Amino acid sequence: MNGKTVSVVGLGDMGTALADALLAAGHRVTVWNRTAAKADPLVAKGAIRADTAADAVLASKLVVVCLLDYDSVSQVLGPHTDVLAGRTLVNLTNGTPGQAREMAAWAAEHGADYLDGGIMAVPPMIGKPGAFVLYSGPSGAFETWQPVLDLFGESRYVGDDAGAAALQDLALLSSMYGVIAGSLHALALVRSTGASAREFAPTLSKWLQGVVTWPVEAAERIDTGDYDKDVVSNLSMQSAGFANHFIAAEEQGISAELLLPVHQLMQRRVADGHGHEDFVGVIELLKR
Ligand code: FVH
Repeated sequence: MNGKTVSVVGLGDMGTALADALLAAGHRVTVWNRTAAKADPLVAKGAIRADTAADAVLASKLVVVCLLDYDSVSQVLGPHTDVLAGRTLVNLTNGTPGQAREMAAWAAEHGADYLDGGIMAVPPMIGKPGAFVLYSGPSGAFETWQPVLDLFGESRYVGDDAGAAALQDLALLSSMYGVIAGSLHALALVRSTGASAREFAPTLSKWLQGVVTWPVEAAERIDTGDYDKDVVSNLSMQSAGFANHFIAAEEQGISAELLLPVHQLMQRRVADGHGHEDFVGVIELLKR
């Protein structure tokens, strides 16, 4: 065992990409997967096959875990608490802040450091420009292993609360799904005329490039709670205009169900007397 030895537990599409990146950088990589055959291509490239998950954990000080969900992580590692001491577990499985905190406490109970991670990339992007991974947990463990973790993509450490990476991961994914949902509506509307999505897509992408700066512009209003200052397009006006989406959808024979919840929130906010404010004030209705 040495500092350059890394174990990867879970060889789905993502785990395989992570192990590949480690092998390509010259690391000694031990791999384990429930379906053992998925390790074959990596073994052909020089990875060492562990017969059990416990053997994989024992093989390295750094153990990268990338499974379907936290239940599978518990099923795989739960029976092997006796081999965790002195290891750093880097769990890149998608989950919630609460699940990450719980797993950090469980790892600490068994003498392991725990870093939680959120991979902001798809498997073919691993190790390539544009990929980044959020990490949270003890800063010392992150600093120790960062040179290895950097092989997956840009490493962004977001704090010592183990749940922070999962929270930011889900925040980023929610924004992505919002953009995709809006774009799906846009493309359904355009396609309803028989026009080509391929022809319209560049116009849509150009429009979205203007929209990507919105969070930065909205951030100050959100932090201060001041939705009144320097309002350019007030909510009443936007809510009235938004109704046209539903009329147009009806005219064109498409469903506007992706947009409906947004309009309902806008209307509630206007009804509560905030029509003169910026759209950003709708965030108040999301607080519980
Ligand atoms: N692929 C992606 O685009 C996204 C990008 C962002 C991050 N996610 C998250 O990464 C985790 C793994 O995703 P994946 O793409 O590798 O997923 P699969 O290819 O479906 O592989 C799943 C692996 O999990 C193993 N597994 C599932 N259940 C169990 C279980 N009960 N016990 C043991 N292992 C289990 C599965 O094993 P097998 O089916 O091959 O035997 C795979 O190794 C995930 O959290 C994404 O949200 C990916």
